[in-house]
Amino acid sequence: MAQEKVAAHVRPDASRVVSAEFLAAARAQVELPPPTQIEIAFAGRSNVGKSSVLNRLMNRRNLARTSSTPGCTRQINFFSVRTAAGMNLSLVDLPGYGYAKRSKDERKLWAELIDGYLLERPTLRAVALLVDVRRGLEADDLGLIEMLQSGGSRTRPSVKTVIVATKLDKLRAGERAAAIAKIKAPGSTVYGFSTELTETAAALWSALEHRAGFRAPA
Ligand SMILES: Nc1nc2c(ncn2[C@@H]2O[C@H](COP(=O)(O)OP(=O)(O)O)[C@@H](O)[C@H]2O)c(=O)[nH]1
Ligand SMILES: [Mg+2]
Repeated sequence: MAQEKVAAHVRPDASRVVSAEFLAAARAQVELPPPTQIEIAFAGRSNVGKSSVLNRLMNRRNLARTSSTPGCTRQINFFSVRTAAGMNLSLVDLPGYGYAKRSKDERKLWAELIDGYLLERPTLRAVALLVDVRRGLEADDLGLIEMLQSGGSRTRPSVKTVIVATKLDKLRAGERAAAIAKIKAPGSTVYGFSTELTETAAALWSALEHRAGFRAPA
């Protein structure tokens, strides 16, 4: 599996997160913190495992709260992390989309906030788009990829997309590689992830650092 090949080149010590802290929450554009360091945003449907991935990457049990209640994160949360190599960046937890119970007005406000952030944020370099490995890419996900790829900006470098196929442990070991290979998005690499498979975090972190411009390709 390609992912194992990447993992073999990872120097876990340099990437290791030595500190992570909650930086800010924004429910509206005006509440976004000043764009002072490189950002990697995490997007995907509610309940896909965003908070779990963030906690794992930050080596923290519950800094980004996890919940089995879909849609309970209705704000953009910013976390500031520092790695052993001295790299500072922000990981950004976007509210989950596809939450049907929201009112029309609420959905409109949400879309304005998220689209505005993704298309205009000068420090945004990479987006990790999470999809459940058992469901693959759905209409909302494809819409987001298309928006990111068409939303060119003269004021910042292009935003790279990494697809994260989550909850890999829900499939039998022998089914995982084929399920990941089935998830195809133009211009994006797919990484399998599970909170139960610790080696998947190092490979994902390495890929994100590379896409965000911090690391040479492995
Ligand atoms: N089995 C398994 N469950 C997971 C995994 N990642 C997340 N979950 C569970 O899925 C639910 C939603 O996770 P959460 O991180 O809150 O998703 P979010 O809504 O996208 O932030 C929680 O009950 C998690 O414990 C995983 O890799 N494996
Ligand atoms: Mg969450």
